[in-house]
Amino acid sequence: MTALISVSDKTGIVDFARALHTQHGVRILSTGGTARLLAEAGIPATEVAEVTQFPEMLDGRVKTLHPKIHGGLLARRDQPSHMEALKAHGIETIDLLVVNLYPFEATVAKPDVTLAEAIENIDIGGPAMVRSAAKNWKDVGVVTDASQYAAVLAALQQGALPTRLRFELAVAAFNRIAQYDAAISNFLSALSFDDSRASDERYAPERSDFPAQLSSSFVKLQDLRYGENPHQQAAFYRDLQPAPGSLVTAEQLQGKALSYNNIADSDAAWECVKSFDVPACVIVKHANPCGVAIGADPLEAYSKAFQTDPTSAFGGIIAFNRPLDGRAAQAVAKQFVEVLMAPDFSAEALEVFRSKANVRLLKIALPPGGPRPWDNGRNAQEVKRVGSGILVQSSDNHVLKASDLKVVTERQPTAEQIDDLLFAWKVAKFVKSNAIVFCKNGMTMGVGAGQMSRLDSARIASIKAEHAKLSLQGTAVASDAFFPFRDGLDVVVDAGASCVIQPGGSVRDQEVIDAANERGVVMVFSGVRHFLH
Ligand code: 93A
Repeated sequence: MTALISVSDKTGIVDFARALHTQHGVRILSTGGTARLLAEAGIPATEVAEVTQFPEMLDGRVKTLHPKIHGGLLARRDQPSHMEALKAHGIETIDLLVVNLYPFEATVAKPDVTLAEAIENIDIGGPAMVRSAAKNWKDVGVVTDASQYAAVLAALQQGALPTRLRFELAVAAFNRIAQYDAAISNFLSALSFDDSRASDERYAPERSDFPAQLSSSFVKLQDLRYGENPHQQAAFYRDLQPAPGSLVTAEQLQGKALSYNNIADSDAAWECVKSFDVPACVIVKHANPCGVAIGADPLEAYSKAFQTDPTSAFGGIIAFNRPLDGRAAQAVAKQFVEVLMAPDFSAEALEVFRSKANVRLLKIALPPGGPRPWDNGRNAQEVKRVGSGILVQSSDNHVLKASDLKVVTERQPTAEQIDDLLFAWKVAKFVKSNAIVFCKNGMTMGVGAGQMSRLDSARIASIKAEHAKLSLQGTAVASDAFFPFRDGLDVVVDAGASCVIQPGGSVRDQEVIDAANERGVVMVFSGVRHFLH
């Protein structure tokens, strides 16, 4: 058996090559840098240049692009004419290809990368060999990532690589090539041409975050039983490189398979709960939070969140940003819950749900470093399908600090009011527009979501508080966008609000400020808007 090893990322390659050679008697062919490393480790390897009888040339741009290599990879072993051709040209078969590519993605991720550097890191020979081997998967195994070494060695231990593994490796190889080519195409498409620069720098990375062409690929996680409605088909895909702490990294510990709506709602709940750095609980129904609260522990946070709107919480998605303990689990188990999410579940919490086999438990690690203002663990860009096109935008990562608040009324906020206003603002960001959110003491008291009129959202929020028998006296209110007229403000003040946060920026700001002064309430401007559709 012959293996060709040519890797840029040399992680684990010495041990892998040693095992191939000593345990399985594999003959190793290799390119310059890889061959040198193997030689230093005392592993015999024949240089590709020796096989091709052609030196590596053009600074390594041409190393393996040779019929002696590609013939050995592409020949069908069951095709007599192929094998005769190999014989006629003195070409030997290659049975295992181990290649990882020039680090193009890592190179262009550097802030000061030049076009010349990026171009030099476009691998040509590597992908060509990977494609040859993957095309000929029935006869050749293709390894494109260090994470596959163990499985290959384990299979060789049993004899040869099984057909199924070779096929899976080939699929992974084509996925890797698609991802690599997408990275090249995205980088180059985003460069802008500047005539005023010196010729070498004309395409310097004065680039937009949004390339002229968008090539992107996703990996299927699972087929779903149906989509938003039972007559729609659906599947769930993840980014090739998911952001740490995002929903796709979840591990399902128990329960029925997640539905399309479960996944959408779980994402809304998880994104909201992980934006808090103190223990918090978020209950979501139909993509909107219907209860959000912070507390000393998960139990307190849940009890407060549930009180906001017990009717809507029925059959909701519940997310915690702290491990779920037995006490909180017992409280949650009293209600009908579809999905329960937390960074971890104690043994007692798991015990509580053991008898409720339908409840889906999702364990997701929080993003390392906690809620990070610059990305909140989200992928940098969001995509929305519109007809035959897509809209792409950077995600809404804005985090408001107390020092950003601009008090616009005669009345100044108290320290508690500032806490409530910031809490309400944080929640409003995750409520569909038009959003009006009443809060007090670290809990939502009334949520008005998804209305075409801000006034109706305000009315609905106070009706909901009434249904939940909560008093809105002395509450803080967040409005995700400015009040176009004073009427919205009057509705929330009539309901009992004593302070209001809104972006400001309306032509009638003064009318609304005057109204706040007249009603004797505090109003602060955030200077930012949080539309969410
Ligand atoms: O410059 S290339 O596009 N031309 C080639 O013929 C070629 N063959 C292998 N790059 C080529 N490779 C790549 O070299 C492999 O994909 C691998 O990433 C790298 C390993 O080089 P070395 O063994 O010299 O470190």
